[in-house]
Amino acid sequence: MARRNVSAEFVTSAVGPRDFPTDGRPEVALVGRSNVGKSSLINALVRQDVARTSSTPGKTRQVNVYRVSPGSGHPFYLMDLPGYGHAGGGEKAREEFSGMTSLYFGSRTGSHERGHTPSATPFSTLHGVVLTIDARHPGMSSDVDAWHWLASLGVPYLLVATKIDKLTQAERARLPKTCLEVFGHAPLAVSALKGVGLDELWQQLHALAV
Ligand SMILES: Nc1nc2c(ncn2[C@@H]2O[C@H](COP(=O)(O)OP(=O)(O)OP(=O)(O)O)[C@@H](O)[C@H]2O)c(=O)[nH]1
Ligand SMILES: [Mg+2]
Repeated sequence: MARRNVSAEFVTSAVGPRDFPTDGRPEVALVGRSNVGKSSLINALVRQDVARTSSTPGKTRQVNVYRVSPGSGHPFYLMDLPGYGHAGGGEKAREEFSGMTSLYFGSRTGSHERGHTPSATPFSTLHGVVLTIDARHPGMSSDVDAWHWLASLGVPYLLVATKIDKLTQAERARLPKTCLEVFGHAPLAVSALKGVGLDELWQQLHALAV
């Protein structure tokens, strides 16, 4: 499915479970540290400025919902989750980040119900999760924790390294090996700024969403 035909629209900034989509369409969630470039990646992927980006880390506290239409084929949702790991927002902000993230995953995996271990049911609208890491800092403990947690969810997930335009050639060459050691996976390396890796990311997202 070619990326050139993609369009997207902002749906809502979800502040609670009742704002999450209810029409049963597939959802793919983006998670990662604050400021890693999640919103920039959404804009670059869909070639539109639909997602708000900021130079102030830790701004996104809601789950921003985007409806993506792949040209032909069915629309799906990209769920831009609050970034984790930023200390600057204060204790309250940190609670809000993890609050909305766990509300979202809880509502999609049944883990909010008593006695349930988190795992997506075959009927869940959550089709996949993309973990974004900063290519300059592979192996940060919060990212490794998030990766292991995702593995326990029972939902397909991808590792994406952002901002590779900031790496030297030598650093780029080392990145797969470092990530293999830390995550057991080589990442898909992308740059929203330079448009690197976006077609491949789109193919993988679309494969998750169908
Ligand atoms: N050089 C470079 N900078 C980028 C790239 N992607 C994002 N940035 C910059 O990184 C900063 C954060 O980008 P955002 O897309 O807002 O990051 P985010 O992960 O959505 O941040 P939160 O919403 O706070 O969690 C901005 O200043 C972007 O311009 C990239 O591919 N290359
Ligand atoms: Mg953002």
